[in-house]
Amino acid sequence: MARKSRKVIISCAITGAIHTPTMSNALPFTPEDIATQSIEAAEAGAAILHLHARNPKDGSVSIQPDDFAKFLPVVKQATNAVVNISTGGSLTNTIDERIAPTNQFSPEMCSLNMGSMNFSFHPLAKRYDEWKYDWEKDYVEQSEGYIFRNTFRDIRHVSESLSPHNIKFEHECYDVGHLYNLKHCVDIGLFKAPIFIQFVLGILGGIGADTDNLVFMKRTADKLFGDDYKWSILGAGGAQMGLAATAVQLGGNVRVGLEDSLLISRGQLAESNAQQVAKIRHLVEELGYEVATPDEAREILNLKGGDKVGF
Ligand code: KMH
Ligand code: ZN
Repeated sequence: MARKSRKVIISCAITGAIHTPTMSNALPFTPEDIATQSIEAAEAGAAILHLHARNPKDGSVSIQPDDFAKFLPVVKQATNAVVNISTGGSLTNTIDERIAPTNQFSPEMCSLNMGSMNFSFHPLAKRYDEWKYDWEKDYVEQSEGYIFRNTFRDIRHVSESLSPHNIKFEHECYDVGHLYNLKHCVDIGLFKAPIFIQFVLGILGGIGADTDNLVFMKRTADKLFGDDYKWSILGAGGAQMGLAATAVQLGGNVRVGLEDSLLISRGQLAESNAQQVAKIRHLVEELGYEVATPDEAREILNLKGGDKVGF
């Protein structure tokens, strides 16, 4: 009898807070486009949609719950995908502002960044002579001086404030030290197994995007968490697809999406989030694995269920 193949969870991060409208016409920022691209990504095979909001007028990053309210119900009506709301915010927000949309909408999942760090994309500013909107150049350049604050107290505050909602965290770990931060938090009882770790490779300020580092992150997580964790990989920029394919073979899950990379292949812009999902789905299946449905992802990650969200 044929052995059952492992199910791989595909997350898709639809728009994020790094890229700006000048960088790609495909980057969605109106609520209609965020909803449409989310639905298409789910149809292409994404079980989890990692969502940020944008200002519909100029594409700048928004953490206003009102801007999330414009697309969350549309996505929920049209798909069974798991909604994961970002708590990353943008360059200037407090931790309470960053968790406000999650607190209001009580999704099944939300991100939780596991350490303070430089988090910069200022080198991107040099690539463009003209910008579609006034805010973009300054925003990208200002990231050179940005400290992404996620102290232990912030992390505890997020965990305690959101605990009534029974939300599963996507623990974003940008370096090996973040895994040790997470271990400390698990040891003091902040998070329940299975924890879900997103290895984030290739952000300027974090660990670089290569296979050695992925193996090092995984080996460290194995040592710290044993069987009590599930993991996924997010490779920034051109590293996205290659690292994802490697991660699948190492037993991991994958995240793609225009938040993390605007490319579909070397030097070529992606047309949409769904195009990236379709590509990784093809690679996953060619490697002999199956893609998890949203309900299978719910079971693997022990999520509360799509009927228990607040939108
Ligand atoms: N933009 C990614 C590198 C968050 O939303 O909390 C990390 C991220 C952070 O997804
Ligand atoms: Zn994000």
